[in-house]
Amino acid sequence: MAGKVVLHGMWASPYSNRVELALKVKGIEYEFVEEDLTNKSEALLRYNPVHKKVPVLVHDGKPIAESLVIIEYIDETWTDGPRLLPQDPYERAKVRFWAGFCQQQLFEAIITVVKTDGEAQERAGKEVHEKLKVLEEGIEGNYPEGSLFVNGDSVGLLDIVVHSILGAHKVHEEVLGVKFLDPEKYPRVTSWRQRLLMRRWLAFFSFLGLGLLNLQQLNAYKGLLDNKGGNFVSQSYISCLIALLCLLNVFEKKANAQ
Ligand SMILES: N[C@@H](CCC(=O)N[C@@H](CS)C(=O)NCC(=O)O)C(=O)O
Repeated sequence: MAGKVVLHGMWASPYSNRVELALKVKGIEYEFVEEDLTNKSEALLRYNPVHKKVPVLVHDGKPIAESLVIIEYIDETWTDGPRLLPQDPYERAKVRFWAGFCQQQLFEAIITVVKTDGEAQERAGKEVHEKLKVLEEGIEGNYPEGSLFVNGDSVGLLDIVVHSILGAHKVHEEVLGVKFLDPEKYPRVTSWRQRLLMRRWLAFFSFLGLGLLNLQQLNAYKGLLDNKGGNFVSQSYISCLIALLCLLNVFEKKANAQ
């Protein structure tokens, strides 16, 4: 399926990153229009008059809004690349269910931790753990060991959503001093995330996520940090991470070559 593809997004938006990831995994060429969310373009307001948010994908002049809707559109329109949703209707329903759970429950709880302080933050932190426990049990019940990802051996919609939500967990842990992803408590979620990191585009977006994206987020957190005297993710930490991700890429390429 050809046609002009334009993505209105914002480099630090996890929703926008999510759609970019889907486009990369599918191998679709696209033009990226960086939006200034403090001064939205006339095009963005026209394309997404209901929510006025990024991302918006414009395919041959037709706008599609909402990240999960866009990813499904991409999958149904470009059918020759790797599929992002399973063919089987029941498996597809499960992916939609868990993607919705991660988006509405887990992500919301994480955002509350980031936005709040004191007791409210503590409560939200507990909620994140409750949601991670549900996800852990969900993976155990629905996706037994054996395949690399929940979508078989290729990266799919649920992997992309989980990655966009948990990709920044290291920074959240550093900045907020809260540990979410404990491999002893959530072995399946942790190893799933590790496997996702081995994939080239996911590693790339982690680099964005953990490096650049979160430098910006860190600026946003700065007030929080100043108030709390919390620790800052140092430049060396980010450099090490970039080096590690590059190494992961080399390993992935080697594994693919064998
Ligand atoms: N449910 C939407 C959420 C998109 C969203 O919240 N986008 C944010 C950027 S991360 C935005 O455009 N915010 C601008 C605003 O709220 O005015 C999706 O999945 O695409």
